[in-house]
Amino acid sequence: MTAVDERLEPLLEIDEIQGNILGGFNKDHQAILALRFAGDDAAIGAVRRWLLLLIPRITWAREVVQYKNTRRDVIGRTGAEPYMPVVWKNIAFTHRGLAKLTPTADQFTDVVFRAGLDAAASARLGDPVTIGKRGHISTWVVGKPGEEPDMLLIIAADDADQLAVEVQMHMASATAAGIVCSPCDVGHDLAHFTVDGVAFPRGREHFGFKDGISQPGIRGRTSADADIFLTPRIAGATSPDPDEPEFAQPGQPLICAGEFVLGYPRQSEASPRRAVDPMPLASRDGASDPRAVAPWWARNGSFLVFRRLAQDVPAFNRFLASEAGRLATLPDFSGITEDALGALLVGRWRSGAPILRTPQKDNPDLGKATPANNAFDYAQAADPADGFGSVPEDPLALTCPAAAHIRKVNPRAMSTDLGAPTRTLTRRILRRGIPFGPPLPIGTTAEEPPQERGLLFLCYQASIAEQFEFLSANWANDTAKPFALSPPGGSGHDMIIGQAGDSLERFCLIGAAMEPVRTSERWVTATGGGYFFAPSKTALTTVLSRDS
Ligand code: N7H
Repeated sequence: MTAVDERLEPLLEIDEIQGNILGGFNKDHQAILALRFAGDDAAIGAVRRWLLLLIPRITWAREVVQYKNTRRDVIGRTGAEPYMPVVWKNIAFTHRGLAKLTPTADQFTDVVFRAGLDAAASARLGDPVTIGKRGHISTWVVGKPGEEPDMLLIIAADDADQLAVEVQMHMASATAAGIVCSPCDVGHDLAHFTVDGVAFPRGREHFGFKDGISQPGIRGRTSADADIFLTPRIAGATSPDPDEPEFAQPGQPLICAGEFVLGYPRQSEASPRRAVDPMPLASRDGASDPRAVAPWWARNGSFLVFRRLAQDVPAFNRFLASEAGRLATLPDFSGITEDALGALLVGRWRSGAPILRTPQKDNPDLGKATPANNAFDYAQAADPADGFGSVPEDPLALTCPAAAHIRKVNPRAMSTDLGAPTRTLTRRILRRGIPFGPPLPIGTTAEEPPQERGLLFLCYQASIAEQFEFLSANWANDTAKPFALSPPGGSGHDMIIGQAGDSLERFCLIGAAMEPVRTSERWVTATGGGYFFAPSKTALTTVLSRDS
């Protein structure tokens, strides 16, 4: 057994941490129930009793990790995808909800979490600011002022019917405990829908792009053994240079667990292979500690963002069609297709193939191939020897636009407005979203009557302000960031999620010619959400479900 750096690779308490945080449920069907507790003491007593019954049904990281290991083993042995149906549940509370359950919720000092996803936060995220405008918080389906949830219940399953039964059961038991349930949102892998007689491709979101490819690698072990890591590691993925990040696999840098779960060492911003102290938590015996940012029981918990994002698929496709038509008349873009323009806006082709590895046309084999489909960064050329050729460098964003969605929210090894690339490691998030609503045929430009569809976006992190809000407000919405080499007018908005308040005007520069493409439509609109905290087993059993 080799020696292990306990600070960099701590033993993760996987019986304490909720399973969707570290493992990721990643199920075909997932329901999100937003719940509100009535305020008085008698009602909170009923909520606590209801919680006591719910806690044994919560899925912890150990179960998810073991399930994934088994599944990987079976695939390795048989080459076939095993059917191992389960139903998994996780919960999270807003600060409002926690404060109803314990006075120690007051020890959370983070003002962004305490205020929650209110009108000010929505405005910071670039949502419309005029009351009544589509996307304004007053129009939301979940979380509008006066209807903010106290708690989120996430139920994930392999089988849609089983999920429906569980949702009914939990809504009935919550209602019986005096808890108010918002209409439940249920997301599905779009492969469960038939479009024009064929199944929609698996793992895609509504614009037709493959999602769920790039996630940060999380440092830490799941066993006392020195080399049983949470994130499986491919030998040879890492350069021996200690100033470079270590990679679990190509394109997946390892980041300290404290960036995602409270109580563990955080990532050094100075050195990719160093950990710094965890966020200080209050002591359990109540001794005062002015540095503490959260109660003692926040250990093994994580902050969760929920954004219910509606997608206007026909409008997105109409833009691709009309703008590709215009561009095709320019010498630098002759022959450009709608698909190619979409790939420039996202940074990947619809198949998932990164444009940096295949700039001229889609390569569905590359889109499917893990980890080759994530083996690239923009700063330096590489030859991952994975059968898909070498990867060019693109420091000037001539191939992958600086404002392409995946480059905006993860500039990888590029320096940014923050400074050295290591600083990007502290801005990563664990995405756990799923699409909702029926898909349209890929490329469709009209729909009658229009139906609602989109993404139930979820992400976990140690700081909502420094991670999710930072990525959205400081990078996706800001035309001049994070690309340090942007021209004076900026490289543009993230055209997928970038927003500018009431203004619908957005642009981004594409190609070596840095041609601006512009829209005055919003393709992704917030229709709900909230900021939550997903507590540990100890927090739930010894604090939140007990009388204070
Ligand atoms: Fe994004 N899309 O279809 O265009 N996203 N996203 N996202 N997103 C990613 O790499 C999409 C949203 C991130 O490490 C892919 O897994 C859509 C929000 C991050 O290279 C695709 C919506 C935020 C990554 C999409 C949406 C992010 C990422 C490529 C809304 C946070 C990883 C697949 C409806 C602020 C980047 C993949 C990396 C990838 C799309 C929302 C963040 C296809 C349609 C709100 C960090």
